[in-house]
Amino acid sequence: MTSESSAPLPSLSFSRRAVLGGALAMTAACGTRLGSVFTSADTHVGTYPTVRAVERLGAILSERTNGRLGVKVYPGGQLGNERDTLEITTFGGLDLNRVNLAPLNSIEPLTRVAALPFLFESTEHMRRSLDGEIGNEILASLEPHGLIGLCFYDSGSRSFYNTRGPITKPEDMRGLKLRVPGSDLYIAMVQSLGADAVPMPLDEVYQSLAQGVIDGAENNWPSFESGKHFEVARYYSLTGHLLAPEVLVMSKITWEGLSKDDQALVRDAARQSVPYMRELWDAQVEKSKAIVTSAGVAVNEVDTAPFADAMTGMWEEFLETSRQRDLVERILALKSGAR
Ligand code: GTR
Repeated sequence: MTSESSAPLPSLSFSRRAVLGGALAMTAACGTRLGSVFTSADTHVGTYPTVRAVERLGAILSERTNGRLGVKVYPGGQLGNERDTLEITTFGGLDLNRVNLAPLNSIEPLTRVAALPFLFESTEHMRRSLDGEIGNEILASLEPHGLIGLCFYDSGSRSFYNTRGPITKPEDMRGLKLRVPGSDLYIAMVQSLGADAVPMPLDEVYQSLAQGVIDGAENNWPSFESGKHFEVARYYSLTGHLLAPEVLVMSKITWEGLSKDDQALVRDAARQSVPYMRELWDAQVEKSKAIVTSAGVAVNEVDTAPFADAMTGMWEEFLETSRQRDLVERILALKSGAR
């Protein structure tokens, strides 16, 4: 928590971020927090649905405590990439953090379950699975790692985009250099299609596409659009291979400094921010689609069956425990045809 400064931080170099992280952490560790505004990081721009949802959570907290609690979100990756900010969060330098599941995959194996390609058949299936007990179990698995999982947010479905040409079959991906987030699972996923996986933080993707360091990447409509990747990668092929959600976490150090009542308030405000986020998300997807298509990007539908065949072969490799397999079975049992 910090004192109430609403001035946005300037964009930071890596070393300045590290210093900032250290300073924030020392403030937390020394117990010298001056106010009651939770700091939160997000890699996306200020108008992105995840940023606005966490701001809504702050507004709910503020309203319910007469301004005693609130949230200040630092958007646009100002505080660093997701891997770095997660580390800062675990040692209490940040109170909240909205990240994708990808950087958590190497920290907690249960998070890999919801990041398996072609696991969810639809957004409804993903929501149905994660809104209940299954989602709660995955969120709770973060606690031993110093993180309190508060809620999942939508992240739509991820598809491949590139600078070379439309992808219609896995063979089209052979030899393409494709950026992935830093997660073994994502690396394996892209390699299973015969492409070269290049792990890299999100904020380096635009430049790397423009300079030809990579040929493409994969992401949802809003990230493809808001990161301006579509200006360089002119082919978007709707493989829809992943519906892995976003997750909002609180530092366990911050959490343990809260009263039981405030913990309950934070959980409830997070829960309430989810339907708000989904509303924003659905609208943002449509807006981003319109921007990308009117900019002349070639968008093609894909027969996903051969992609699913190639990509689900790697599930076994990442399902090492009976707990993971149990969650997968329960998720599959919630498919519309299975009920
Ligand atoms: C976005 C997600 C970000 C980040 C990004 C990425 O869809 O919202 O949190 O994980 O993808 O590919 O790095």
